[in-house]
Amino acid sequence: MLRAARGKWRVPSPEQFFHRTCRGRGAPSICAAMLRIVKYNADHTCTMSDGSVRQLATKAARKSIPQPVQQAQQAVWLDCDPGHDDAMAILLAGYHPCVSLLGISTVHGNQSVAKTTVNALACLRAFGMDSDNLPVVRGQARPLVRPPTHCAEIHGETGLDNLEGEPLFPLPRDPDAMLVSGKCVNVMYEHISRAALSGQRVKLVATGALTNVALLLTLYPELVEEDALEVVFMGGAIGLGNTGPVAEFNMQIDPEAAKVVFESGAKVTMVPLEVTHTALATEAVISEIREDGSSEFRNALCDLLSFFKDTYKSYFGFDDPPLHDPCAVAYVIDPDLFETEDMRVDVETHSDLAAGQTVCDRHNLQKKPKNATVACEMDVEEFWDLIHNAIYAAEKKMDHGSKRKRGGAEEGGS
Ligand SMILES: [Ca+2]
Repeated sequence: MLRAARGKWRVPSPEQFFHRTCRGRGAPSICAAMLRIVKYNADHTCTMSDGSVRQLATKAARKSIPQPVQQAQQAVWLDCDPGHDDAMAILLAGYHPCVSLLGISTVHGNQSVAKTTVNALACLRAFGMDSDNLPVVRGQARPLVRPPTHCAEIHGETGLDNLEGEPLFPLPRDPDAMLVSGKCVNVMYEHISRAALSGQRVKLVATGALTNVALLLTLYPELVEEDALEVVFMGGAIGLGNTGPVAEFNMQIDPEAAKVVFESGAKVTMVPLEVTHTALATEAVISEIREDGSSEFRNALCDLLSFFKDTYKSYFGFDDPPLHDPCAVAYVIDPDLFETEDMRVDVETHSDLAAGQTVCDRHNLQKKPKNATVACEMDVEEFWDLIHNAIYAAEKKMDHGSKRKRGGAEEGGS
């Protein structure tokens, strides 16, 4: 196992332990000793030394787990540009029990901000999150100083295409009515500062260009001074880029914003391509998501991944698409799934050739203060467990909701 091999084994939560055990890759004897399991039972349960019986999360047994183990919740604001992988980031943030999702802001990037905003709303509807009183606000349409650049070659004309080139999820009829009014950064500030007043340090997770984040930290530096937030973003690269030779897309389309964020004094964690390129949606992953093919929701997610697979194959030559954005959410959920290094990161803003390059001074050659934590490695199997569990939780909630609706209709008709 990754962490055991590094000598950094820690006592897993019961939920984590169950996942590892059921997939046959854990260290059951070590875990058993730590958790004092006295007996494994035939019905996917185990008996603990205190007499309690706990569920093992086999794929089959996952469906019978009544509720995830409750852990302390982390307040999260998600800034995104949906986007296929952003969609999965929304799903994971919305359904992991450790995440308290404060709200969502959108930004230009994979498509225009008008399209990414509609896509965010469509995702909330498709994932059964549209009744959660979750504020959604439209953010910046342009980078700080450059013209906007979009990524239709990977995400399609809508920004969230299906295989037929149509919107993957039904679009809202009146999106403006579903949005929180006001300037994006003011709405973000309102919710983040309110959470900070109640003693929560908010994780601002960014999965698009850092334009909104840069403006927020510029207008409201007190959020940094008062340690009210930290920034965790998907983007950048230690080495090679994707849409530039040494630049990753989110950094390349607004390098000045990225520079502002790195130099803001905020605690910044970068989840770069080196990590996200290991989160590959293989055929095995897609097959496990699809299950028996009887679920419309699961089939839609598989369509999402299949579209992403096709474009990544044709554009980058990848056999399997990397699911970038949920990796940043996974970091917030469990940082111990990641190997990280603190280092100085500067953003190239002058060169046409390398604009947006995140220059990682891994060996501290410049002797400048370290300003970022950089993720270097991720426990990929644990990452997919988080995704699978989020899908199951969403499915369960929506199934429950549809049954309630059916029940309501029956009551109304009688
Ligand atoms: Ca994104």
